[in-house]
Amino acid sequence: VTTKKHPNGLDYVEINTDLCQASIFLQGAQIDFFKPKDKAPLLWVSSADDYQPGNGIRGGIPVCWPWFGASDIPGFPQHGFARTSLWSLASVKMRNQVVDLVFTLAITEDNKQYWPHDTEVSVLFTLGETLSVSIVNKNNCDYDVNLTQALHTYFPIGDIHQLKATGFTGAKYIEFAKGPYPQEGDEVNFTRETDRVYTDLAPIQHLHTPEGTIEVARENSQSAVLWNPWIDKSQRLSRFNDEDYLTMVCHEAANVLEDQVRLAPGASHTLTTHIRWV
Ligand code: TA6
Repeated sequence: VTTKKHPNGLDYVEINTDLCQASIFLQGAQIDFFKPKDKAPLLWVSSADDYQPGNGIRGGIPVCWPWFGASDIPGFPQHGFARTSLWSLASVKMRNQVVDLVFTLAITEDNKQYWPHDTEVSVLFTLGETLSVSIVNKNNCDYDVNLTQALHTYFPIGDIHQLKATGFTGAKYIEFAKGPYPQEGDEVNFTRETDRVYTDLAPIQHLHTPEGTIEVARENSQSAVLWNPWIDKSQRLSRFNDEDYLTMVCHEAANVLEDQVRLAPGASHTLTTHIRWV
């Protein structure tokens, strides 16, 4: 585990073990690369992203916190301020060849405008043959605190026209501010812009790609977002090539809508996503 500096200035942690290779940026506590040994990378990043400080990296796992989507406060950034803030690496532990890292975000003068609450937030990574990422929230206020959040994971799926996403039976979803619609069947295929906020969603889905099947599991989350921008939206996205929609999908472990995090004084909550090649 070594700390390095990207040519464009962002600091990151590089992990290289017998089990995997990975890199995690201190800006946003954002992992942009995870490759299990002898397997393909499990995360996708746009080649259009040049890792400029101040932007979230277009790929990997952006941490959306303490709100998902647009803020109802004008001028507040989409998907919260965590992903463009500088986090600290609080601890690194090696258990045999598995690495545990903890990143923390201090609420300071320059970001408490967005979040004027006495809470603690950290992002935990467990890197081995599989990847687990958690957002841990603790409420130190003497009043209830509510937040929405997501681990906005970008997956490499080879060819969107061949992708089959399964495990959606019984869920309902809102899309383009309409719905909720009942999920028809267990499988989702992609033929147009897809931007679904699922609730009542089972904890495990599978992404069946030409390169193999990715399993995405969630803990303490009943909601997830399934997103592919397709052709038109791709052209409105920053740091995203016109062809990028063909090789990626986002499946985002979330706590949004009725699944938002409600923390009583002193309470904690941990959202976790587990990702692996099956
Ligand atoms: O998670 C889906 C979404 O909310 C889309 O609507 C799109 O805006 C995407 O997130 C990317 O947002 P970003 O702010 O990272 O460009």
